[in-house]
Amino acid sequence: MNANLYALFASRFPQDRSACCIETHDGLYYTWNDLDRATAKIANLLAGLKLPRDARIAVQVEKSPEALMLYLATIRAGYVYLPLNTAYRAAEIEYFVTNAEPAVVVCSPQNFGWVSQIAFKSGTKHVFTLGEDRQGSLLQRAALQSNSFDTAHREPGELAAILYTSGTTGRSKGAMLTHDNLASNALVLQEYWRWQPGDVLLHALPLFHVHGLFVASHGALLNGSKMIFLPKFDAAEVLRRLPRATVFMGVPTYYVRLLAEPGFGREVCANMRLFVSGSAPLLMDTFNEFRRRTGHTILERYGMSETTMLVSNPCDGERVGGTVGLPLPGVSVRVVKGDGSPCPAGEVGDIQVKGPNVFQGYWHMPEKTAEEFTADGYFKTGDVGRFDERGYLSIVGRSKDLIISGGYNVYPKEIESFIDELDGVVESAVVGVPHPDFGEAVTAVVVLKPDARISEPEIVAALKSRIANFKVPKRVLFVPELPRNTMGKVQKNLLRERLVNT
Ligand code: MCA
Ligand code: AMP
Repeated sequence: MNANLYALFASRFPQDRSACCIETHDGLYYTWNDLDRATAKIANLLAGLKLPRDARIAVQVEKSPEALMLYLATIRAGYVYLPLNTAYRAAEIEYFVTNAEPAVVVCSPQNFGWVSQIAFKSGTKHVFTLGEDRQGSLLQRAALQSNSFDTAHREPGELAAILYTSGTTGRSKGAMLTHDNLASNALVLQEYWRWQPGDVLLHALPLFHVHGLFVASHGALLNGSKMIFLPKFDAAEVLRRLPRATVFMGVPTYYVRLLAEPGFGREVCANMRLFVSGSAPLLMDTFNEFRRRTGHTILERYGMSETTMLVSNPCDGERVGGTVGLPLPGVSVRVVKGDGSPCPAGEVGDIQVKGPNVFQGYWHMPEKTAEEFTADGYFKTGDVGRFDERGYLSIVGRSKDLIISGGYNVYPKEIESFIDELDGVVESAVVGVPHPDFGEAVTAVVVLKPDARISEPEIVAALKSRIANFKVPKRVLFVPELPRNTMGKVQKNLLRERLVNT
């Protein structure tokens, strides 16, 4: 049997291939036939490049149906998809390209100059462009290809994607996900979330992270469901489209912003079946207010790039606010003490997971991979939580130093290293403080040299030119010194407390 994930999707396409598969915000309709032919053409283009079996295809493009097709074509041709956030700047792209050594890079036409320079310098042979309105060399070249393609044969354990994720120390690590990791998770979620005939997904998430690329798209593809594609989340646009949708997925910021829309309520949600939230903690206030305004109970679930989805509130059973639900069928989740022994219900400990969804390790980092697994094969999530008596999991914190802002992960150490390089800075500490829209706001606390003149706007401007904009601190505060414990470690909890109270 061919374990290629694309083969699984293709086996679930609806019988009527002339039905709509993707509808865009500006009124274009793509049928299932279009999806099949376009992915065949792109797969033929990639296959014609005679790439090695595990070739990585790194992609930094704006969201569009063609961007999704490029992902599917990569899988179909048997190569490894490597999505990159469109906010990443040169230093970030250089790191990913150098680390992953992709055979092919696809970027937006307007970024071709700098991206191709980085790519060619690191040994990439092919750089194509793809714009949000179908312009660019990728589709020009693919247009000349045949529109049929025999999906490449892949074993369950062969790589389908690499997702870069922040870690506790050091630079980003590439989480290696196999065809089976992705297929098993998609199949479990289809059943667990009761995808049904007639479902229509309103897709507003970006296509470069697990949530939008896998959880949302895979669900619709596996169910043969139409997707209404928005180029990005925009609360007013979502409101306009909701009456024709049945399923919506988002990070908590989306729900906060929807609730801020005066026209949002039961009427626009009348056709809806399911609202899913994840990637960051959903506040009880949002959960309750959403239920009050719409009559719908948001289903919160918990996932990671390394594991895709591992725990979810049920579709049919009770969805408990403030919890992320129950371990998914076939996934083993445990909460353990420092010595590795299991915590009884109600006690807080480290969350660990094992199952067909768990990744194969970090790309080219065998030592880091070994560190993150226990002797009995559980992956250490770096999240801290507790099970209740009924088996619902609550996440109460993170042992990893990570900020989640609007669903994007920000790794404090990376931001600190950029700030520390600036003239006049002695040292810095970056923390997340509660923020009404983004959940947490990246905040920098900086110690300057006595004669330094650098100001908050100057630090912000310097960072904006170097790193993705969502990582740039919303506030920069100056202090004479950072609070440290007796071991000399910066006391970030103390800083956070002080910042909340200022
Ligand atoms: C944009 N900005 C942000 C963020 N996004 N600041 C902090 N955090 C953010 N997430 C800033 C920009 O830097 C810019 O600032 C200003 O907001 C406007 O930018 P724009 O792009 O127009 O913002 P937006 O369209 O309002 O975007 C906010 C957003 C977006 C819609 C919440 O960030 C988003 O779609 N987030 C979802 C992320 C996601 O998909 N996460 C899933 C990861 P300035 O003007 O100063 O430059 S997958 C995952 O975590 C796991 C596996 C899981 O469980 O799902
Ligand atoms: P990433 O590395 O981008 O895949 O982000 C994964 C991290 O997001 C997890 O380790 C959690 O810390 C966090 N996360 C995802 N879903 C939730 C959720 N529902 N509640 C709290 N944190 C979450």
